[in-house]
Amino acid sequence: MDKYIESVYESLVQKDPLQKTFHQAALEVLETLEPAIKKFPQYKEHKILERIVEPERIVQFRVPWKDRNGEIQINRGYRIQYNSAIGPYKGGFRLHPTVDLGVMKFLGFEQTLKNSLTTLPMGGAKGGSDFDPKGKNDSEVENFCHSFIMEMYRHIGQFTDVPAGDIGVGGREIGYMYAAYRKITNEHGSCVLTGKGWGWGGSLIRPQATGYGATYFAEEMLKTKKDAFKGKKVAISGSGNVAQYAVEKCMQLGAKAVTVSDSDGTVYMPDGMTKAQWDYMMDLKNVKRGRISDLAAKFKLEFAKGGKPWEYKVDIAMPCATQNELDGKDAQKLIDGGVKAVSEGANMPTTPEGVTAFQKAGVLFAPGKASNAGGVATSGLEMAQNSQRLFWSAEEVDQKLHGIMVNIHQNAYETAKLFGQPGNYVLGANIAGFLKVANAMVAQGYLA
Ligand code: NDP
Ligand code: 2IT
Repeated sequence: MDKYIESVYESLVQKDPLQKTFHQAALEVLETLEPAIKKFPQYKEHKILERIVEPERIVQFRVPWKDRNGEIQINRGYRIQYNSAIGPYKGGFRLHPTVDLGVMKFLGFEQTLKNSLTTLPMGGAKGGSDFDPKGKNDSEVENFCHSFIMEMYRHIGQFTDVPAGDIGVGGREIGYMYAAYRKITNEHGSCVLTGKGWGWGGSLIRPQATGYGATYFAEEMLKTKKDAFKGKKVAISGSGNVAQYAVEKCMQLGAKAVTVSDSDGTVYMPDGMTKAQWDYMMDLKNVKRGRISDLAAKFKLEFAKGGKPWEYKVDIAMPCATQNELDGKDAQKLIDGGVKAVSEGANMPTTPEGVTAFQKAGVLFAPGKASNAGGVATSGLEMAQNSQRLFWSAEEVDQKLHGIMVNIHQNAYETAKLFGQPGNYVLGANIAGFLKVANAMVAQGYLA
């Protein structure tokens, strides 16, 4: 690695030695930026690398709430406002027990480059809490969301910072948070959160957008090899928002979604998920909030307890659950099974060893910041509709989403070629996302 880039990386590790997931995300980006730093010396002169790895602002706070027994519980809340050079801070809230400062920083850093790739004017942020929604009833989740927004409201706003969902935050949670925001501020600040419901400021297709977008991106990669989804077997991990709509789009494109999973294990469907099974999963996960093993039990399907979706012979893999869920060994199994393309629906689901294995084997590999950008891009379209006080049809939003994904693919593909590594979507996406943010920071001077 270039000495300058290495020194930036070493310094961030030294400052926060425990933030391992953040180190991983930062290194994955920094090591691919070398050709851009060499070509454009102004970035080094303006200390852009030192600046982009450091968040503009970190907010951490106490979230007290009462459980069903009236007992007081305390969680930690966060908002990392990473970079606002190209637009207001934008990015989701995650509610999961593994949330800590390092995880929030990794996600905020990724979000900054991802949002730049969408072509829309959005800076990068992430937030959330170590609150675990599993096993909590609706009232407990509602109490938590109200308490969370009681502090968060002062840090967000349509021109400041616009949060949305992520793991553990979907339509239900955004509804509770939006109510708290309205009551505290006495404003229908409809641009302040995205992922709202239809009829109160939400955009059609926002729920579908991340899963659809990751599938559109995979379709574009396949096209470069004159290939298509029809008849392909696809391994999908997770069974939450992103996975659900990746499955649906695969079915629409004539492919077979052969797995879904959750943290308990994997359901295998050799002939592909059927519409009846998908409908059952949607109710199970979004209404009953049950476990994916119920799907296997109901339809007499194979359930691998503790197993991952990467055990099976497939053409395409779409990791849509969480970070580091697909490691070097998993990648090797997929390669041995003949996998042709990997499109990340989750953020950083593939470990560095996994990424290297795919790239060495010539597998088309799309990094999450490019392939899962359809979610935040459609959040941007929700903001545009809110600002206009208008609503667009599902067809119109889907068409715009599709156009954005085609554009991100083209940009990552062309940038990789331009910087001497054709086919390297990781390098292409990192450099393309970086250049826009870096140029904005140079133009705005040292304060940016
Ligand atoms: P959901 O909460 O809807 O679903 C998450 C799914 O992943 C569940 O099936 C969950 O299983 C599984 N999962 C979560 N954590 C773990 C873990 N530690 N080990 C194994 N399985 C796990 O979240 P989303 O679908 O919204 O998010 C999935 C991924 O996509 C995340 O990486 C997120 O950052 C990313 N993403 C989301 C976007 C969005 O618009 N929602 C946009 C772009 C990226 P279980 O229920 O057992 O925990
Ligand atoms: O990781 C992501 O891009 C998201 N969770 C979506 C963020 C958003 O603001 O829609």
